Amino acid sequence: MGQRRENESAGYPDEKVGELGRAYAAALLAGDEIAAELTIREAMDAKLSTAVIDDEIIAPALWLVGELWERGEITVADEHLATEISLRVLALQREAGRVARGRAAHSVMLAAPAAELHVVALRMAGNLLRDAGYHVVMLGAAVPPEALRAAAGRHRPDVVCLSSTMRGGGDQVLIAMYEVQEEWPAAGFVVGGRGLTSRVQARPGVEVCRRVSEVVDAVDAMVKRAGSN
Ligand code: B12
Repeated sequence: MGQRRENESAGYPDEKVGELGRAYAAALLAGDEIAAELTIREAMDAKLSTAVIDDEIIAPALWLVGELWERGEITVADEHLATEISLRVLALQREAGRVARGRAAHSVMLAAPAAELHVVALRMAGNLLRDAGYHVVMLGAAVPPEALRAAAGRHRPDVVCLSSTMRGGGDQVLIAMYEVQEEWPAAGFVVGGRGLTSRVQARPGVEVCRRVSEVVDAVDAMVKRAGSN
């Protein structure tokens, strides 16, 4: 892809952009819509901006398609297919932007309950939610129930995420949920951590996650459910 301009955008490694560009061009030439979509999803996950994806990945791949067509190495049908795939990918980009903008109207509060100092998973969950577009209020470690209650009243989160690691932490989670509900009944809960026991059960308004990677889907479902009530 000789026509690919150097990536001038600070912070994006040229190597990664080049690799995705080659994968996208290969997908277009193979007429493989799924591979093309997966490549663009990977670019979005790598936080490449829409402008960089358009200028550095999609456009150069189409330039290459055009060159091959001019040289008679691919047919006009191949060229049309590559264009159709790229138009679908643009729709995917628009949809991802729409979903992220929709999430920005919702806030998620995260905390580890009283005496719980383990917060790595909580921070991971916060990062994932922030990256997905949610407004994140991170309270961090060892938040006493009354402080959590006051924070819920002040920030009025759509969802509260709680993490519990220590043995016996499940009870602290139940107390924390009770306090929040007393103050701000509209909140849903997404909870996780190895300290949870069977006393903390999933039910309407409460999601229990085993892995941090489930958090965005769980919060999305909670927000959607609240919206449809
Ligand atoms: C780092 C660490 C610490 C650090 C924490 C620093 C910090 N800022 O977080 C420090 C040094 C402070 C610490 C202290 C203690 N620790 Co410690 N610690 C650990 C260690 C090594 C790693 C924990 C971790 O970060 N894991 C990585 C995260 C990503 O994984 P995770 O928490 O398991 O979360 C996964 C899921 O549960 C889920 N998840 C968890 N929360 C949530 C929340 C949501 C919303 C979602 C969606 C998902 C989710 O997602 C993750 C996977 O995707 C563990 C070892 C272990 N086996 O976990 C011990 C461990 C948890 N600690 C332990 C102990 C005993 C202690 C201390 C009592 C030690 C002491 N004598 O002082 C104190 C107690 C502190 C307290 N009161 O909380 C024990 C707990 C035993 C138990 N079940 O009760 C462990 C298991 C070590 C051991 N094998 O004995 N610890």
